[in-house]
Amino acid sequence: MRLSRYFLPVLKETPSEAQIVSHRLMLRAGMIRQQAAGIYSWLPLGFRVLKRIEQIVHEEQQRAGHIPLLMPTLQPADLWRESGRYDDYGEEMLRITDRHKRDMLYGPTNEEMITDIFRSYVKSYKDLPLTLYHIQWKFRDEIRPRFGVMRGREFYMKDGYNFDLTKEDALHAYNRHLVSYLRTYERMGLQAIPMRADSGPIGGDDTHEFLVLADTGESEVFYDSKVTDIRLGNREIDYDSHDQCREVMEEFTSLYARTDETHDEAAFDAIPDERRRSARGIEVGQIFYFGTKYSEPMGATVVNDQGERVPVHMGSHGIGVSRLLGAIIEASHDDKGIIWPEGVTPFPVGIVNLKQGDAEADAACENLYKAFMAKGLEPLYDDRNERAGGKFATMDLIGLPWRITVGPRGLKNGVVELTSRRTGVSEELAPDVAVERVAEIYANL
Ligand code: 5CA
Repeated sequence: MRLSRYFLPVLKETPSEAQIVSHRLMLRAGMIRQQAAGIYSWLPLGFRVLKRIEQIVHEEQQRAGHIPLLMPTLQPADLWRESGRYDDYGEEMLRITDRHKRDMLYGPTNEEMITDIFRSYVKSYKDLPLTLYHIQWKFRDEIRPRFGVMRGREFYMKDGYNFDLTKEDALHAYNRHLVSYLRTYERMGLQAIPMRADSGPIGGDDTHEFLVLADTGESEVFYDSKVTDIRLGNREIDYDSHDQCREVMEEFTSLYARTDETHDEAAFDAIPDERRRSARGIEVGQIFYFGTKYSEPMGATVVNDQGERVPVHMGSHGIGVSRLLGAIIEASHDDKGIIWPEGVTPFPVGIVNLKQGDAEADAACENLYKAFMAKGLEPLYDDRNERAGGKFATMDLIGLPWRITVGPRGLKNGVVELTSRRTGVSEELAPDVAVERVAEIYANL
């Protein structure tokens, strides 16, 4: 993408309405625009990151054997009357009446609808286990939408639902989701710690939230600092293996880590002093096991191998896809702007031409551009007629992890400059070596 032809409305001024750094930076970097309280347009740069995050979520869900589908944003109220949640959900639910005076709602979550799909088609235990998920816009009429995409009213969520014959199988689905979520967040350059939480309006007893530690987080959390040393890394996990998934779940959840809703002072005090932490965190996901809470009232049953009709055991599992942009920025920025982890960056590399119009510099940039495209990496090329300082400031603000600077002086010596946004360290390299270096980094992700 050539910046001269792109739509990147960066702001010079710091917007006064934004209270936290991720919101400020998303507005300044021209990623989002507020259209109403808690409702945003995703401008091209923000949209690219949203799609990168969505892609990682899809890949990791499907790696775990979960099947994508797409349900609508608008739902008939009658489904929610069946589960009893139409009245329970309260003012957070946006209720709509259509021209035929039918009650509708903008879905805050999809337990009822997925249960309806399941009961319409699946009749036998032989079709289990089954996990269906989608990534779709949700609406919750939050009383205090704030912090940009962090607490929106309209927000993008991955929600998945498992259907199993027994509680044991459903707990495997729970553990499998926990493992797949850990991998998902690590690919985004994030550490998200599973913490025992409260299930709220979704219901059930077993639930973990995934928290990214950040001072601006809305949740109060308590944990043993040893949990922050655990990483999933590149372990090979067999998602069908109950034992393997349970072992990972136990490894990540045995140490004390809880949100304030389930905090237990006595257990917390038992942690050695030097490891006892209380902090704030951003909730980027939550998994639930709730047994037959929806399948029973809604008649989602299968015939088991004894010929008996039994309600299926279910859980639901959510990732805050749009909130993740805020969480990643909170965890990865400096005073100049965003620092995208390679896994989610809107463009893998930026090219800055220090002397636009200089035949040699222009040609070198065009060659770099083509070389990156040939490797499947689309650069953002700042080909505007601007001062170098302004170009650097824009690149730093939008946070591409790698920048190649091209100028007549370097070209005389046959080199360009490759700079890491994270460390600020620059290296002079021949252009083809710089391309190889960057390509290698992305190939190894
Ligand atoms: N049905 C279940 C699991 S699919 C569910 O809705 N879970 S949830 O309520 O915990 O939401 C899942 C994730 O969506 C949360 O962990 C959070 O990351 C994100 N989320 C929830 N509310 C908002 C909001 N108002 N703005 C942005 N993201 C949100």
